[in-house]
Amino acid sequence: MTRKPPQDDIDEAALEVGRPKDWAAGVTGVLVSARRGVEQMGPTRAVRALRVLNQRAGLDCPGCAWPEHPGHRKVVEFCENGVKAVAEEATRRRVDPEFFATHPVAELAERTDYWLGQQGRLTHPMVLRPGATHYEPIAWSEAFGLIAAELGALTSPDQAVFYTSGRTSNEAAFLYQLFARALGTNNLPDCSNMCHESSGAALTETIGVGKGSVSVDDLLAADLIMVVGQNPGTNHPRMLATLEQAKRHGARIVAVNPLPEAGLMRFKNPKTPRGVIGGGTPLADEFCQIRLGGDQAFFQALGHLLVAAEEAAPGTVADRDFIDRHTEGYQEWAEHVGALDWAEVDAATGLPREQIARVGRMLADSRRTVVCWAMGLTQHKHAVPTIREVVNLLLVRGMIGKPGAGVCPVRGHSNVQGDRTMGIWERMPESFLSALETEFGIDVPRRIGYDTVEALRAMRDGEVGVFVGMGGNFAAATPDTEVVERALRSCSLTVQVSTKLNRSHVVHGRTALILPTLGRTERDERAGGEQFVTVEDSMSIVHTSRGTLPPASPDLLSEVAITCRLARTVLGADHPVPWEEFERDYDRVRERIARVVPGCEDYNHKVRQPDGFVLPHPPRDARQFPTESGKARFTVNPLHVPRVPAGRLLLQSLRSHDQYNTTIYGLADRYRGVSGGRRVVLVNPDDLVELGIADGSTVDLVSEWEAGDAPVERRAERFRVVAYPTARGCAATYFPEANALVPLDATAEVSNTPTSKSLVVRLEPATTP
Ligand SMILES: Nc1nc2c(c(=O)[nH]1)N[C@H]1C(S)=C(S)[C@@H](COP(=O)(O)OP(=O)(O)OC[C@H]3O[C@@H](n4cnc5c(=O)[nH]c(N)nc54)[C@H](O)[C@@H]3O)O[C@H]1N2
Ligand SMILES: Nc1nc2c(c(=O)[nH]1)N[C@H]1C(S)=C(S)[C@@H](COP(=O)(O)OP(=O)(O)OC[C@H]3O[C@@H](n4cnc5c(=O)[nH]c(N)nc54)[C@H](O)[C@@H]3O)O[C@H]1N2
Ligand SMILES: [Mo]
Repeated sequence: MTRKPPQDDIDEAALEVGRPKDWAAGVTGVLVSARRGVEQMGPTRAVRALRVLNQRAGLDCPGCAWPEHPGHRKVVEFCENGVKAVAEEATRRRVDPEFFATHPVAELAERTDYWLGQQGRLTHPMVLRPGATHYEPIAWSEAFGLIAAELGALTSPDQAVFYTSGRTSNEAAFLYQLFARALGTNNLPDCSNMCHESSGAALTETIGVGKGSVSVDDLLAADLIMVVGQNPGTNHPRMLATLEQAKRHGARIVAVNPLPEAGLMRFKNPKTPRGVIGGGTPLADEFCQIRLGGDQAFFQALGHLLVAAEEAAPGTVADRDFIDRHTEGYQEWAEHVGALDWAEVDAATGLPREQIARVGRMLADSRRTVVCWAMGLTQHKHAVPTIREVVNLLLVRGMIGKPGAGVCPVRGHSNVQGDRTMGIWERMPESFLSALETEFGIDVPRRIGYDTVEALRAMRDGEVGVFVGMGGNFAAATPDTEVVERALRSCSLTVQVSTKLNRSHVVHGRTALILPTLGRTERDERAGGEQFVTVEDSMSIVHTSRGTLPPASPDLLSEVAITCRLARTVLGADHPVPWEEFERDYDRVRERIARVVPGCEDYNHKVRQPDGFVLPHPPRDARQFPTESGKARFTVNPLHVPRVPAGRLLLQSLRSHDQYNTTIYGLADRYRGVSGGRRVVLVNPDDLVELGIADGSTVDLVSEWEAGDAPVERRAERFRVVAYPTARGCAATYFPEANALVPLDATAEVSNTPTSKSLVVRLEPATTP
């Protein structure tokens, strides 16, 4: 399978490569964000939107899920990339019916994701009828009727798939899953399946709760923070301010990454005078430049060192009291890591043993340790075992359920965690499903639904007729682009609830609908008055979000209204769920959330508290572990060492500094020194010498995958080779361009998350000029 670059991407001459930076944020960040804000929004809207960003009673930033520090909000509680996220949504550019009349779908399909996103906000519901060349306007009621007819034509509700991305509010998410389940299916795949599913799986098995156990205060109280497989300078910039503050309180920071990411090395806080002038704060005390997928070996080696130190001086390293009272499986784990093969650790990590020993001593000396991680850990074949090892390390030192210590999976989308809490999951527990039945007097199916990869397989195999996307960009975000495109085209109907134009609108079913929706920055006026919504951040804090801008168009509906009207049309006006009432007044939705979702009792009252409220987390709050045995579990995980045949590289796909997932803000990956284009592959200079490939040459990326007996190759054409200080044998390129290379069947054990951070590839001279 070969993927050619889109037409707009052929200006390879515009691509510029400079030196990577070793510091993040600072004045450039402020200038870039101010310029982007004004360019897209105009000065008045920019001030209006940004004044309330992440403020009490204000707007929750649609960027990342990093929390505000309750009680310590600053006047400027946002970052460069938060401004880009807001500017992208609050832009004055418009994609209206005239735009669609001018541009045939076939032409739009040739454009880059960047070009599509830059055209502006969607203003009107649009339909692409079977065989038509252009989208045309459609009335909302007709659009809902069309969906109802297509759903009605299915032989089973399981032939429909309801995807969700992580920007959807709690209210919309709750209603959306309710609609899917009332219809009769648990097919609720979401972006989380491709994101932190591995974290949720590993944490649920080991500590009984699939969420992080720390708060911002814990990070500030920690004396050791490990930041593993995460690039906070780009993806969670406000986290850098927390890390800087933690350092000032005396914390040491260990960064574990194949790339020397700017934000991990030094930070210039633009909100303090020191950050504006001068060299900024060095962040990482120890930078472990690990090989891709080497983390499990690294953590096992650290476990080995802790166990050895404990055996040499019993009672000095292991927290015996915690282990005896709250855990099980210590002995088996200690024996397993005791028998570690250091040669395997060398091969997997590429780290000097002396450095591993230093980090081991830091762990043994620490009184309060937090481990943070993101996609660098979750998107590997052995992601779940790797995260289990993080838990092992923390358990042996008693680092869960006390101030300044714990697990911190740093979430992606601003409400991805809340969507899960509200029931967006193909396998919600029985307790939730029966609570829905009791509350609404409906029948809810028990058959486990499709996750993202399974949904794709079912679509590919012709088992799905209707695809609905509540936000997101399914066509571009999912693995195996060629397969995905065929899968979407095989549907009889594809429906996208969206704010902006994207690839999923131009790769479509026989009939396609675009349902334009309000963004989070906008006022939401319903029959019952102005509404707000609620969201949950990465640290389980639930709070309100209220937009202030006038909607991008009078024809937009909120996600709640779209879901309620769709449900009423499909399920009938006499359905036991009061959809109309829910649309009118979101308090009525929250009353139901309060009765169905654990921890949300008295929801309407609690979310109206100035900083919202924190959801319960038994391990964090009381060292209670709701696993089957009631204990936290040490686990034994056979070591997985990534092996790469000679002449090949292990390739990761990651985010540039100028994108939000599939939304490309611009072409400047400032910290890595790449600008003007995105088709680059970063390779260690010594690997280039060994492979006989010149820096700056143009190559095709060919991924190799064993499918049954036959190897299958996937080719993405024309990438500029950039010599870059990445770990030996480990290359990097941008997502979503790289998705053409990710085999649908290459997924993590247990979590089924695509292995977007470890693809075996070879670089070949470009085949087409
Ligand atoms: N501005 C902006 N903010 C975002 C996003 C965005 O696209 N733009 N996306 C949001 C979303 S949905 C998410 S999930 C998060 C993503 O946040 P991140 O996880 O920070 O995103 P990635 O760019 O995928 O970066 C992965 C990092 O892990 C490292 N890494 C890769 N493989 C390995 C490995 O095997 N071991 C180790 N130790 N490190 C590894 C990479 O070098 C890179 O630094 O950000 C969220 N915030
Ligand atoms: N190769 C590779 N693939 C990956 C990853 C990777 O690192 N490498 N990362 C994975 C990860 S972590 C994630 S989270 C997924 C992301 O997958 P998705 O969440 O599906 O993708 P996004 O690009 O975030 O979706 C952007 C679109 O959402 C719509 N949108 C924005 N705001 C709103 C809103 O408020 N409401 C509605 N209804 N729509 C809105 C806009 O139309 C926009 O085009 O991708 C995954 N795919
Ligand atoms: Mo994500």
